[in-house]
Amino acid sequence: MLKLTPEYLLKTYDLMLKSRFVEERLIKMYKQSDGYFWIGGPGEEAFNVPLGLHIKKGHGLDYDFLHLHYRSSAIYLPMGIEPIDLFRQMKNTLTDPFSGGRNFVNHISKREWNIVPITSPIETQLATCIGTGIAHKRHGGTGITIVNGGDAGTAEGEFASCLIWASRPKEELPILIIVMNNSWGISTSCASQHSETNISDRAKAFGIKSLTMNGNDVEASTFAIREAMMYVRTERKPWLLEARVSRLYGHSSATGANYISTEVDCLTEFEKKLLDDNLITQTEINGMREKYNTEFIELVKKVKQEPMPDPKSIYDYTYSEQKGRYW
Ligand SMILES: Cc1ncc(C[n+]2csc(CCOP(=O)(O)OP(=O)(O)O)c2C)c(N)n1
Repeated sequence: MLKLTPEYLLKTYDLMLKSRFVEERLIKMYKQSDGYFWIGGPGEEAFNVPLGLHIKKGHGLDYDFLHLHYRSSAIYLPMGIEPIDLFRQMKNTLTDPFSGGRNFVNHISKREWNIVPITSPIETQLATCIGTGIAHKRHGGTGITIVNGGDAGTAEGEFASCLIWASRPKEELPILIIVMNNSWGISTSCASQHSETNISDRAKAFGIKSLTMNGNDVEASTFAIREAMMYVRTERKPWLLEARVSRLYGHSSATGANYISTEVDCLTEFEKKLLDDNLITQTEINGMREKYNTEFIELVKKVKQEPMPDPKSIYDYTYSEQKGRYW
């Protein structure tokens, strides 16, 4: 029996479905040669949608700052990022608002909502988040810094730097540090690299509060996010949250981007619970699936008519305001 309100649960389901259909459309675009590379977050929706719904969205230090990795679509789609803009980045059109058609898909940024540019080098966000963590600490209020990354990424030095900076005595930072543990770093298994039971256990050495939980479960995710966020917002100290999730389509297009049926699928698991509790019918589910499928096919058709960037602009913005070749 589900415990949260039907309104919240159905809204979460709708956004999980929407996020999944965006990612599956992006994979289809890649496979139909409407893009060069796919990486994204199918399998992380049960954790990421609740997270996206709990963000204090806005510009400046009264609001949350987000330092995300490339599997975070189910965080920013619920915040209001438009699916068509992800299709644009996939197709590398000039109209892509995040990079003018120059970056990989799911590498977004949005200054108005404090979403810092997503990078391909893993874990660099664990270093840059220290900066907004310090700024949030000095500013006060309830805005916090939120950073996420993968399990393999925690082997990088930036992860250790983040734990140290976030927990300096009397200088603790209001940072919610999230590890999305999908058990893999491309083709290297987490089990072959980590002798600690939970990655979150590493927080204990720094006196940082921590929790490892089932990120494939909407309610477990919601309760964990609410508790951790409340603590970081009010105590102005860090929390390390490790969510165990699935990697449903492999690492990226580099590993084929095919559905892996042996992984737990959080969307179908949640559907079963909603059906059992009579909160939704199979006919309604089918209707929602059909709606998103049709809608996204139409959006991709539109994107395919849009202009591509001028080859002359290839070097623009390699550095900040730079236009043209740098050397
Ligand atoms: C600094 C750096 N080293 C290596 C890579 C190549 N690389 C890309 S993704 C990845 C695995 C990341 O695994 P994990 O942190 O668990 O995140 P996941 O992709 O599984 O979500 C690696 C090694 C990279 N992008 N950046």
